[in-house]
Amino acid sequence: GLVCEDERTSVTPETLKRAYEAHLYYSQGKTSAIATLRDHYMALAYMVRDRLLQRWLASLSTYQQQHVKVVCYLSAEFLMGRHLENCLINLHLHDRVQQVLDELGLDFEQLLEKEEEPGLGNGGLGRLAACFLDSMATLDIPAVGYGIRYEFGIFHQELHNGWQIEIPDNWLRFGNPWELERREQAVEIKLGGHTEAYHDARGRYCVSWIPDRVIRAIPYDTPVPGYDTNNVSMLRLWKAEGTTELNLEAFNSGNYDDAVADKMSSETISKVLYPNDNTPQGRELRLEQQYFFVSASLQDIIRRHLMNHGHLERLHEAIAVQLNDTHPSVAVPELMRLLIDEHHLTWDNAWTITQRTFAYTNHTLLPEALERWPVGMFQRTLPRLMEIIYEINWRFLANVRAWYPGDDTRARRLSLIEEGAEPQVRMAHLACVGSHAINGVAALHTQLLKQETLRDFYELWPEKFFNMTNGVTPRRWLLQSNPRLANLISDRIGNDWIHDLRQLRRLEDSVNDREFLQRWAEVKHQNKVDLSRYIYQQTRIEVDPHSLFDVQVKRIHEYKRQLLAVMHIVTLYNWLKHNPQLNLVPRTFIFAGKAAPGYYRAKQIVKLINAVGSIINHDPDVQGRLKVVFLPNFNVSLGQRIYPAADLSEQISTAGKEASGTGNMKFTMNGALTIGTYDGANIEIREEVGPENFFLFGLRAEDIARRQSRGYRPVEFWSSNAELRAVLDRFSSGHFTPDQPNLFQDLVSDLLQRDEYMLMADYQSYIDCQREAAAAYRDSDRWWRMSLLNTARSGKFSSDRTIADYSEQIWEVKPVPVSLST
Ligand code: DL6
Repeated sequence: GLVCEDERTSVTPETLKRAYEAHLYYSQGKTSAIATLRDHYMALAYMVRDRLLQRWLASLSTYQQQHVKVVCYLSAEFLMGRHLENCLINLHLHDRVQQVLDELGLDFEQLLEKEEEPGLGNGGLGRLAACFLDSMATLDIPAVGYGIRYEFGIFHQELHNGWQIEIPDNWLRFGNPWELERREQAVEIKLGGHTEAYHDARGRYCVSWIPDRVIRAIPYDTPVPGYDTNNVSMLRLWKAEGTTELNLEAFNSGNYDDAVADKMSSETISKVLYPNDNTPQGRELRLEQQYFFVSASLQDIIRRHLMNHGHLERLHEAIAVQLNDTHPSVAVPELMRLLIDEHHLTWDNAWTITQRTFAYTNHTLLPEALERWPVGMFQRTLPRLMEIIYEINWRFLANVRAWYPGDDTRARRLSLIEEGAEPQVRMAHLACVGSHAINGVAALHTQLLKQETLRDFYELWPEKFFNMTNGVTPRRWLLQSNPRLANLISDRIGNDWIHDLRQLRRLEDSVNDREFLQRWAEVKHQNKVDLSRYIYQQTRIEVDPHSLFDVQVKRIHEYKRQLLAVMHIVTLYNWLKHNPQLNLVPRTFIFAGKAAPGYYRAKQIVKLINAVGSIINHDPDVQGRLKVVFLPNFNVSLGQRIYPAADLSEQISTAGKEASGTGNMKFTMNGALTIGTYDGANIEIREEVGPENFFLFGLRAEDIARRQSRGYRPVEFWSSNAELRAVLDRFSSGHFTPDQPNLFQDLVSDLLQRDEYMLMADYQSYIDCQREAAAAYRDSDRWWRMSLLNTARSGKFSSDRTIADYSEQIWEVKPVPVSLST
């Protein structure tokens, strides 16, 4: 059986201590006299991993024995955050291990900080995948996350003179104790070359793909434990390797470079994560990455399925494959290829299985963010897949023409291929045609998909469309990151909320309990004190924890409008310069976020924030009432410090541009109030917490569309609004960059002439709303009641709810409890 209570599974304090010491000695090869902090961290990680393995193996064998349906979540990004503390929490070992370390004289916090964060994602999309793995494991949904084991994750951000500098993220440098290499399960991936048709022995027409390169994909598995359950899910990431280790001929003739050239060039495929959020980079290497992990994952799925079932006829009954955006959408023609070319199914059979297997999540409405690949490049890289795409398209358009006779423009709009000087493959169309379900990630987003971005597909197949509002895991984003608040909540309502977040509603009974509200406020204050200390360590800026912490942390992007937040700061600054006696609510503005390295305007905004800070933070007229801080290198770990300490959450994207947002949910859960536009999941947050507990401003998506169609003239706002003029003057006059007075002139002229994201139109509404937020903060009784109600009503935004919805409506999978004593 699976029960083996021993040195590697037992969790008594004595065994934990012995196991830890054994790993230090036998895995790290150190005595405690010479061990470094990293050695201690590694020993601890191995000790925890041992305890995960038993559950993991039990989960795998349970699924295999019971022939359960498994969810395969295909994603180019998994932004997991650090593992150690999360595993300890999910296994209920946190306090016990902390105590063991205390007794050994080791600093627990310091060891946790030794873990390199696996930053294998850009932002919301990758972090959502990580929250989903946590929720699937917690809900006992059998699941595998498939992705790429990038050797370099998202770059480290440093600031030099206020400008972003990118440093490579060599996260595997010291080894990764959480993964297991599974060399025996490697698969081969074809690239390039050409195809040849032939007739097989039974006279059937067949195609074979003769590649000019073959790459090997090696799987690395990381266990992902659920909270308070034996179930452990798996994250399987693929590393690329050459198939020829060494070209002997070249080696023997002394050409050492040539001898290893194949190995080196093959490995570039999993070398680095493209650091773009919401903007695809149409590079050949990126297409190769996508195909690489998709083909490896599908081959893996098929191999396992054949082992269990012996045939592929009902593959879709055993697995559900979710496509996280279009990055893995080559899966549609690749599964067709595998079923037809390698496993000899008929086209019709293969197509039925393919459509029933896949479901597609769209994460963006920005037209420039929709992936398109030049047909020429596709043909060169994946010749057999291009043929299959043409065939899918030919059959699809024949149907379209039958359904809409004579409507050629519609057929052209729906086609998988966009015609033009350089024809392109539309990956979103491929995903829609090849899937049985298509979903948006918040109510407004889904509505806009149906009305605009995917309208023709919605008219064809309304029954394929679903809304799945995003969520975040309350384990990492409340229990782990905000232990003070978690304890206060559990003191009051018990701890069922950890796996049933709607239970937080019971906090509403305490909304008039003054003593409780005081404790609530005190928790926030302590969290702000902690963050202030961290800010000082990182930036040497002193901030007042009694001031209102006004926070905007997310990728830097024009549509997210960090610039609008700066315009508000400069407005307050101008008021103070005009009247230094003004009675203003003191505020600390905290920004963090990375800009894509090639996105100049975003980098210029980072510089602007820092420039504004460098002047305002030292201006004697301000008297410390305003502070502007940019914390470098925003990542999951930094988020865990920031969300618990925020008073006000800035969610100020141009309406209709932010698909959902998930940071907005983390703030709400942690008792911050939101100032936000009518966009993405903000709308649903406001609906849940009540309009009286949310600061709403700005134009709505339909207003924006109407104004833009009528011809938008931002300069009119400049003419009619003196305060707005004064703000823009500060930028263009070089007030914040005296040594480079022209630095922001282009930014200002863009606002006056184009203003694509309508900052000018929303400026006054934002300023007025900020005034209301300040007034609410002054009335502290009211503020803390609102804060409590935000947390109490955040239950909908647990990713457990999202995963339960996907499981029921799209995947048709059921929980499978795992027992350790079968
Ligand atoms: O769905 C997760 C996340 C949303 O919360 C954000 O609103 C959205 O911007 C983000 N989308 C992307 C799209 N990237 N691509 N491709 O990151 O998804």
